[in-house]
Amino acid sequence: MRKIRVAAAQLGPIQRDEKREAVVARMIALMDEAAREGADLVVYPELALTTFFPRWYHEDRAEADVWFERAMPNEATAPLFARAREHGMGMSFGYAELTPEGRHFNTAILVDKAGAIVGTYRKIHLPGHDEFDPERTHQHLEKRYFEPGDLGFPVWRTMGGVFGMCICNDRRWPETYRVLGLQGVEMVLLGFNTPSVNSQKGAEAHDQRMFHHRLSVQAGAYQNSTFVVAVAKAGTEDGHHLMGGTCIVDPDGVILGEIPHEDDGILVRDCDLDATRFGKETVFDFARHRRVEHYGLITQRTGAVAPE
Ligand code: CDV
Repeated sequence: MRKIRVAAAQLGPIQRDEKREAVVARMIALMDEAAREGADLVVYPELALTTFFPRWYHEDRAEADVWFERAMPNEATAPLFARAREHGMGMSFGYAELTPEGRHFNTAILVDKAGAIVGTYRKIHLPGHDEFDPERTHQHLEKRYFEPGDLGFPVWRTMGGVFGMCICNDRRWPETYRVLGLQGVEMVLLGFNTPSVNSQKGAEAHDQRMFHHRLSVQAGAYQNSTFVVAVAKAGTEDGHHLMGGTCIVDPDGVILGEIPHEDDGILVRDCDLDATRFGKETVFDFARHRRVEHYGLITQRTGAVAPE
């Protein structure tokens, strides 16, 4: 038994003018609650420190730099790191990263129980568009403000297990989980901001959005025999609604628990990382059952090409 008690720390909405310090105070309150419940690890959403700014169009790209962090930790987040160290708790959260070379990424970090950043992941599957689109009900300008991640999908051995990260839209792509699975991942940490309306499909039902979310994380967990901790930023930000759906999924693809509301809150579950062994050694024993000689197209071709 290799038990890790994980807290999925959902954030309710963050308004456009809400300061990072106020958000960090909310994150610390959730961390304290997780500590009272004995959590080893707390996981926060994608772009946890600000509103989901890719919905706002800045004609001058540089103006959007106000949403980015030039260092991590920094003045605003130092108290979060300090509190995590005090509790001896690992953590993961997402933020917009501006590197010293001037590159922009949608990033998540993994911090160990001693407060050291042991893992960095930069979002690879960036959804949306890069120019203002008057046809959409709302903008989703991730392709304008970020470049695709350049670090691949690494895993890290820490806190007694093998951990990987991905961010929001990455969860819809089987390649994400499989690349992590091929490195023996036992727990995938995943933050998201998912608008409850599809900007190009009119009123796609909220239930359908939630169905696709659950389908993606449950399939990724089952097919790679890994836990998945999926954490939302939810609720209405400046008139734009983000769905909830924070959940923890086990290596059989079963949802162990889900947060039923759209406010700040935690979901705590004990996860036995040894429970990932059965699937990895039977149905999804990759070494015995995968047939890579037939998978070439996956890396040779990007878009689908149907026969004439
Ligand atoms: N932040 C995201 O990546 N959101 C996407 C939306 C645009 C579909 C998602 O996959 O949830």
